[in-house]
Amino acid sequence: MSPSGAAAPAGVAASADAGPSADVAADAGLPGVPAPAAELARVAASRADGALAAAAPVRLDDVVPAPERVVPDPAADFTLSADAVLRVSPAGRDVAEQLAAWLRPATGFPLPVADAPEGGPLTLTLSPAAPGPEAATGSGEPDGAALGDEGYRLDVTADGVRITAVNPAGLFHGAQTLRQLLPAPIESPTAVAARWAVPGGTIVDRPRFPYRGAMLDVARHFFGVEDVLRVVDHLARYKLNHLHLHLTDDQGWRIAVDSWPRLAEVGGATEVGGGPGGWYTRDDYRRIVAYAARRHVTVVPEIDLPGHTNAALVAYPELAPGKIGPPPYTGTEVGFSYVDPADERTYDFVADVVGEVAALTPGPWLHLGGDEAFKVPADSYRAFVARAQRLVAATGKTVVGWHQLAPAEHVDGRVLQWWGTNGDDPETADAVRRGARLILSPGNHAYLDMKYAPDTPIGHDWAGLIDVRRAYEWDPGTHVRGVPAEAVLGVEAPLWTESVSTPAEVEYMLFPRLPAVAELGWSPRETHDWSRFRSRLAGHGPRWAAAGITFHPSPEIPWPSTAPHIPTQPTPTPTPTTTP
Ligand code: TNX
Repeated sequence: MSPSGAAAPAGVAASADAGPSADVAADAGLPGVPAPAAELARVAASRADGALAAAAPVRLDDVVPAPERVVPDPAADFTLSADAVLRVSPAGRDVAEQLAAWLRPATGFPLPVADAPEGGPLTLTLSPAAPGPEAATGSGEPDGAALGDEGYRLDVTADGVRITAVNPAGLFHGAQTLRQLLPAPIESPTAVAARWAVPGGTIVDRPRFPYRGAMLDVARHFFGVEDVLRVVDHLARYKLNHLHLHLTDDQGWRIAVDSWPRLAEVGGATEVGGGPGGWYTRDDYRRIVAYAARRHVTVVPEIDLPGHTNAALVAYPELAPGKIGPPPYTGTEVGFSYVDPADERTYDFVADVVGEVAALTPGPWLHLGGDEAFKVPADSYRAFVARAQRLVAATGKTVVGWHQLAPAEHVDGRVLQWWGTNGDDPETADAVRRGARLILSPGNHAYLDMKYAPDTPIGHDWAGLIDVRRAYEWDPGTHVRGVPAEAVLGVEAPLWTESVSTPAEVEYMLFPRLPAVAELGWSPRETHDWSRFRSRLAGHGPRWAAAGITFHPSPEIPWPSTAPHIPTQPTPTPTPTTTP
């Protein structure tokens, strides 16, 4: 079995250059999985054409997620020209290089980056005294502390654009905002003749919640490194800062563990529908982590325990109750497998696995799963979780787990990921009273594996249909009864992949709902307004089309008439930038 990244069959660890027609072939004949690729409205214009170049000018308040404060100045529009230089304080150089790399292909401008914090016309300044939100309207004193770790200020005048932040993460978010303020053809991978105008005025912005994430289930269907990197780019566009990787499940074990090598070598060789699966070597995983870190995205690895472990039991029958290994599983049922909580060897396994994964992971979190262990009696489940939580804590990481962990004892800092569909959940509220914080992923709003509509060709509907409005219309601060907003760490949109098997299908389920959840995590509640959100989001259709991103052209969104451009022939998805 070859690890990920090595030549995996087309459409399985499909690299981003495998086009939709390869996807169709790969989908054909998977039991229980419709062949969706041919039916999906593929919006993947790989080349911007005249229609895109004529795209409407962007307004300063068109940004998604909505900024905290926007003060337009229509008299101060700026136009980027071929001789522009990016000037940056040294510690912000990497952000400036990324910004230049986003802008060069479509503009065709050289956009050199110079280590000099002044001089314009594009200036990125890191400053501990970056002006805070009060400064936008002229009231109050500049206050660096107010922008915090991820905030930024963006000033556009006729002479240029200045982004100011306290930290590189803030500069990065400001650079993503600037990218959105340029006309949609800026997303074209090839040069376009356009006037590169940026609307004048000031934006001062910072996030509502510190944790804003998405989850990719790489266990039900495996996705290769390049596909994951592309998802990281999607998150970063919308200021999401965590990528949760669901690395293990009944259908496959996707991360190399040196002390238990058969987990990946044997447990990684399967996936839903019978495809060959795959797994990440330590270097593959490091590459994902480093690529994400450069985009200010933290990877949260999940090792799902004690249930969802059939692949581990196939690899190591000694972990199974009764020591009899099950056959490999490639279906989509849940809740039938578990590691033996009564055997000491199980805790050696947990300690070894979480120890190795923690050592490979620079971020503070380690997700223990904990969902749907239906066959484990409540008492042994609680005792198992308490012990597993302590083993994670011993690695120095903070425990995250699905909210089924709630009844177990508290460990310092632990975070529960709530995926319920009814906000009346006394058990979770009680765990919060005992010290837990929550990540909100309500199944009936944030689950991106749910169908948009009855005719969505892939996805589930157990939590209902989730159109864009449903993804948007809830408030993380008040969603679970008895849980105060201060206990909410943030939001996460999970994408389970029982029926999602190609990168194009991943994008189809993410867009346009991912930006809706991203906005709930970032934007102040006062900006929440469905009718304004849908019109802001509409302008992103031409961007995704120009970038070759597949999306669902939801009828709720007033897409501009020149876009989405639905090609009559599927066009290949461009290879993503994979600079480490
Ligand atoms: C429930 S949400 C699960 C997953 C499935 C998902 C499908 C959760 C923690 N567990 O095992 O993939 O539903 O929507």
